[in-house]
Amino acid sequence: MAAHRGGAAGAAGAVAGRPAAEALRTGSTGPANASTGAGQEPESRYATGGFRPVSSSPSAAPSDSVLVVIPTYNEAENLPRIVERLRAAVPDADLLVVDDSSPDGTGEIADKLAGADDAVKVLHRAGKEGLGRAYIAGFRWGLNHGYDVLVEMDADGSHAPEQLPRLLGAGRYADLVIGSRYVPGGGLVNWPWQRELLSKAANLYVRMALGLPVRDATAGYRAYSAEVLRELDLDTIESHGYCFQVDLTMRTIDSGFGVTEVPITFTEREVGESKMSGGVISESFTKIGIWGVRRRLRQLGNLGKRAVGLLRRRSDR
Ligand SMILES: Nc1nc2c(ncn2[C@@H]2O[C@H](COP(=O)(O)OP(=O)(O)O)[C@@H](O)[C@H]2O)c(=O)[nH]1
Ligand SMILES: [Mg+2]
Repeated sequence: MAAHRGGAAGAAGAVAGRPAAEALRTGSTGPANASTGAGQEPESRYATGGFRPVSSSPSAAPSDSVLVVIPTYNEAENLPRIVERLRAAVPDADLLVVDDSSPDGTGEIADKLAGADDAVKVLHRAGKEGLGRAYIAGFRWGLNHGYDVLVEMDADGSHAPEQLPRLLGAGRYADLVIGSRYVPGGGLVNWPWQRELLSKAANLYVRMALGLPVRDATAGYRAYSAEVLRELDLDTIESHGYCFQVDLTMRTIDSGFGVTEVPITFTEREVGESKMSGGVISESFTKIGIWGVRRRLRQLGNLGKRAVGLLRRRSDR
């Protein structure tokens, strides 16, 4: 993946000898809706400048090292299956299981898988601290070990490893690729209507409160370039649950990085239980509301500053 920021910072984006692509900067140009089939260029409604593919290869640049971070809590039955599917679908990627001392023995299963395959790594954490904390620990590990691309993927089979090449391919054009359920071509399989309603309402709330130009800001299937995660101050991220995804999307966009969405099919887990809870929902609701107020105040402040600057320039003439 390459950094696609405008301005001076964009120059830092050349990865592994490839020139940084210029465009795909998220801006005010409309809703995020880049529908990308495998090997196709993302149709970019983000593009604000020249659009220059950096490679004609349909997949991620071969020189990019990819780490797939898989957080687990009580996924004993699902973990071996997802690891097998991922190793078959993207053999070059390493994967890091981040287990929060699952009582069902998922951590031990992860250790066994790691013992049999060098590409599988395990991070054991002392107790359940939520999805956000697990990802941050995984990202830190990945950055410290020099990976170029860090992928978020659930352990329960909802995020099909077979669709990962499509996300990685779109990484040639953006610094954050979101596997989106709500762009054309994306979809849901077997999700209870209550969850679908909650997810769509959450995304509407995010768009209204934060004005993010993204259809699926709560999506948990994503690929980040290491540049983005190095730049975002991971220490200051407080979100524990699912608003972690919104938090990171907002920070990525606000830092001027390029974001794109590619369609994925999200399939409800067949085995094990969801960890979604009332606490997770209320954390998201409250935090997103607070961020929304702060953003609006900041925008008002910026408008005020611009108006004062304009008046000063006029009076100087
Ligand atoms: N390490 C860790 N993983 C978690 C935690 N909560 C959820 N997960 C994992 O995050 C992924 C998504 O969680 P899931 O319960 O399926 O959420 P849902 O798909 O929104 O219902 C799964 O792989 C879970 O095992 C946590 O507190 N710690
Ligand atoms: Mg799930």
